[in-house]
Amino acid sequence: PASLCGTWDLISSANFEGYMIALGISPYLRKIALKLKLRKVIEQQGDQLIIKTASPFRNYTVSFRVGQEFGEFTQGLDNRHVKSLVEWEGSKLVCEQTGEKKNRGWAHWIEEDKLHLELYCEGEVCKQVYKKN
Ligand code: RET
Repeated sequence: PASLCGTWDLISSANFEGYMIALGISPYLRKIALKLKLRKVIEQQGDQLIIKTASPFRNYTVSFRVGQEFGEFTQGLDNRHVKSLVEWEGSKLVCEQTGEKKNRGWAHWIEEDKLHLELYCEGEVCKQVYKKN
């Protein structure tokens, strides 16, 4: 599949609010998060992928090996511990985050030179699109 690596800037976001509500993020933090100019920096080091979600307010970084379950602490987000497993499903990089919240995870993929991201939690789906910086 097309490489996800690079620096990507948010150009559209739908239902980020619904996703954050499903995670139990406070109204105060949701208001801040909705206004952020988010950037994704995706790097590959050997068989490790590093995905950094960057903003002037807060950064969130996760690194993992595809196909290998890992413990993830969603620090600064909803501060939960989940078991995450990332796998390629066709051209989509898909993560399942098992824990207190049902149906939680995300998918990243490239379509027409854009990075597409779906974030989901308990039936809420947030759809974001990023363009290459
Ligand atoms: C911010 C700001 C504080 C509040 C929330 C945030 C959301 C971050 C998200 C990150 C997703 C990261 C993924 C990484 C994949 O490897 C921006 C930190 C709620 C939703 C999918």
